[in-house]
Order: sequence, then structure tokens, then C-alpha cells
Amino acid sequence: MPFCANQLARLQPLHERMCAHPFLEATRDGTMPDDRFAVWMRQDYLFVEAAIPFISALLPKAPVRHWASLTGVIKALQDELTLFEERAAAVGITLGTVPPAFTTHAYIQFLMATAAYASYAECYTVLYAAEKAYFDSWMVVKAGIASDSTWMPFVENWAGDAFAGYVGHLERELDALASAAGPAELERMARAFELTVRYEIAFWEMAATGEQWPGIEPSDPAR
Ligand code: MP5
Repeated sequence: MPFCANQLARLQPLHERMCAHPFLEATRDGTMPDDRFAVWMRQDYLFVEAAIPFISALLPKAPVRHWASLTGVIKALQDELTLFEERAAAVGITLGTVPPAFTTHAYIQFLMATAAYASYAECYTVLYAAEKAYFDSWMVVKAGIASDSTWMPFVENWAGDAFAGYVGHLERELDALASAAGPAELERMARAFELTVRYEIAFWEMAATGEQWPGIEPSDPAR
């Protein structure tokens, strides 16, 4: 079985938990309070910002045949930042003024550590697993969200045909990288895949609960 299909089968229970997350269901059903959705927007804006140096750090490790697609990803991430800014302006919220939440911070550090210390195939595994997670998550939202929802542009970004094609491309390339990897690297790739899915669940959870950093008490002054 190709690497991606194998990992998706192995991680199916986790994947189902991610797709059934109350954050996604409430966004789909139109019951997500705007201020809670704004938590996700502010945190994901930070994540997308950090994804640009992550992808940039992959270029020196990448085969030359991947350079064009990776630079395309950087451009797409920049367009995504503009999408966030445009949606934030539409609903009157500010971006870039809050620090990363604990989970956002951890996920970004995981990206940076992977880029610094892991092989290209492991880095590509994280990229694929994160993009696939967003595609599948936003497909859940797409299945029921009102067509005039304020959040529709996010659905169109991550659950549209262009993104589906991009995720399919990543899958084929990752399967090719995996078929050239030895057993030890394949094991590290499988671990990176699973960690990424767990971070994705944690990210929805962080947004849904308005997670605080350890050590913060409700009585502390707002930060
Ligand atoms: C993505 C994202 C998708 N924006 N945020 C998280 C937490 N996971 C995955 O990545 P991209 O690069 O924005 O399509």
C-alpha cells in the first residue's frame, strides 16, 4: 500500500476525531460565536506566517524538481495572509496583536525543529499531513455551512478544487519520497505524520476552548 494511504488507514481513529471536532461542526452549523472563531483566525494567522519560513527552510533540502512547487506554496501562503487580513477587516477584528497560544507555539516549534533537523522526506510528511488535515477539516465545514456565511472564503480556500488538486500532488510526491526511503526513515516519517495529526486536533481544541498558557489564572490581568 502507498505510504500516505497506509498512514491514513493507521491513523483513521485520530483522523475521525479531528473531523468530528465541535469547532468544525459549530462553524458548519452557524452556531460558532464570532469571538470564538476570531481566536482561531488570530492563531492561524500566526501559524500561516510561520509556515513561510518553514517552507523556505525546505528549499535547500529539496530536489530541484520540487523548487517550483515549493515557491508556489510560499506565494499561496502570502495570499492566505491577505485572505485573513481581508476577513478580519470585514468583521472588525485585529490580527497580529496577540501572542501565540501554547498549542500554536508548540506546533510552530515542531515545524521549525523538523525543518532544522529532519530529512526532506520527514519535512514533506509534515507538510502533507497538515495540508490534508485542513482539506478534510474544511470539507466537514463545507458540507453544511450557509453559502452566505462570513467564513465562506476560508471554506473556498481549503475545501475547493484547487486545494484538492494541490493535496493530491503532495500525496503523489510524498509516496514517491517514501518509496525511496529506508526502514528507519519510514519510521520517522510515520511518527512525524502522527504528531502532525495530533497537533491538528490540538489546534481545533485550542481555538474551541480559548486555551490559556500553563500558569495563567482567570484572575490574572488580560495579556
Ligand atoms: C493549515 C493551517 C493549512 N493553515 N493551519 C493549521 C493549524 N494546519 C494546517 O496550511 P496552509 O499552508 O495554510 O494551507
